[in-house]
This record gives sequence, C-alpha cells and structure tokens, in this order.
Amino acid sequence: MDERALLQQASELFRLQGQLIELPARGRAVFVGDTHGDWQASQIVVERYLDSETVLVFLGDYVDRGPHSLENILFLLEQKLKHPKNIFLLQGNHEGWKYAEFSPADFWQSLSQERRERFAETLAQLPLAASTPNGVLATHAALPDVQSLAEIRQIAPMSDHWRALTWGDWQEVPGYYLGDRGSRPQYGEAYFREIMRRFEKRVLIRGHQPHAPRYLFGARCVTIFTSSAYPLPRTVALLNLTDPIHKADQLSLEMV
Ligand SMILES: [Mn+2]
Repeated sequence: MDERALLQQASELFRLQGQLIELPARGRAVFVGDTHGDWQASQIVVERYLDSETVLVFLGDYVDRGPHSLENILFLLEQKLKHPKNIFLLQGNHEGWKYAEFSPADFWQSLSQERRERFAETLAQLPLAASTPNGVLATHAALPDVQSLAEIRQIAPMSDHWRALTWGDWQEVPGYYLGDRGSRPQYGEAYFREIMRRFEKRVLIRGHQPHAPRYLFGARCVTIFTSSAYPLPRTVALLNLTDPIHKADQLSLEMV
C-alpha cells in the first residue's frame, strides 16, 4: 500500500475507534513504552507477543530521537490496519505536530511540507487512553482533570486535558497541579489519587518521562520505555486481563 493510502485508511480507523479504547475482559495485554524511532523494538514486540489472545498497546512517541522514525511509524500503522482489534497506538506528544511545534522533531523536519501535513493529520487522530476491565488505565503521560473516564472521548486537542494526557509529568510530592516546566505540566500525588478515584482505576501505565522512578505513588503508577534512544533497558509490561489488579508491581516486566 502506498503511504498516502496507508495514512488515509489509518485515519479512518482511528476516527472509528475513538479517543478512548476499552480492552476486552479476556487474554492478555502487552504495554509498550515510547519506541522513538526504534523500529527494531517494534518489530520484536509484534513478533514475540502478538497472537489472537493478546492485545498490544503502544504508549505513544513513535517518531523523533531514534534513527528509524519513518520506518517505525509506517510499520506500526501497517500492523494496526492488519490487526485492528489487537494493536492500539496511543497518542504521544511527538504525534501532536498538527497542533504545536516542539523539539527535538528530527522526523517532522525531515519531511516535505506535503508529507508532514499528511502524517500530522493522521497521527492527530490517535486515541488518548486505553482502559482495561480489571482496573488499569494506559496513557502516554499523565491524566486529565475530567469527571469520568467516558469524558476522555470528548477531549479537545490543545486543551489542558489533552496537554495533561500527552505532555504531563508526575512528581512524587504532595499536591495537585504544580505548574508548568517548559511545555510540560507537572502534577503531584493528590492529583493522581483524585483522578484515579474518579475513573475507578487502580493502576496507571505510561511512558514519556525518562527520569521518573519506575514506580510512583505506592506502586500505582508504572513508567516504561521501549527504545534504544534512551539509556534504559527496553521494557514491556504484561497484564493478564482477567485477574484483579491492585498494584503496578503485579504486572510482569520483560526486556526486549
Ligand atoms: Mn513523550
């Protein structure tokens, strides 16, 4: 399939599936952190884990930083079209070029204006969160200050809610919103606990913040990365979708 048709078909699928993904109550989910141009990591994950009983949830940031952004995003979009109910690609801040420029943006800057606009249009349609029936939520970064999980379906791009989901950082300190650090809004433990209570969720899985401790907030939040663009082991998190879960350290972490 040529690139243009791929982007168009992917856009239609993302619009159809909406901004909030609800995973089934069967089988397992494998969560994949920021891949950032690490095409090899994405291929390994698909080869190693994808089967009819497994859902793969990529947590965003597919492009920039690493050497193979274009190959990585084309591979992931192709896989998404092949396995529309078994692969989900959440939106990271590096997929938000349509709304705001940022840096580093080596992938976006490498494209002609026409291709840049086409990619930006498609990647802006990516979903913002994935929810499991056993108490887990996955986002790229932090959580939006909305009253219920269902409201994620209506979040507008560039709103504070969208910025929290795609750009937000956690800090292991008391407090709610702690101000912005550059383009990144910062949030404390009280905010985490309050939003998770509203959403009736126990555990948050996310990427985005390479200096965050692995576990935060009494092991209710886990941060993973799956890219050789960072000096961290490439990690995925496995979750059985039928077992009740209370803490993020109940997920199995594996290196890929
Ligand atoms: Mn990010």
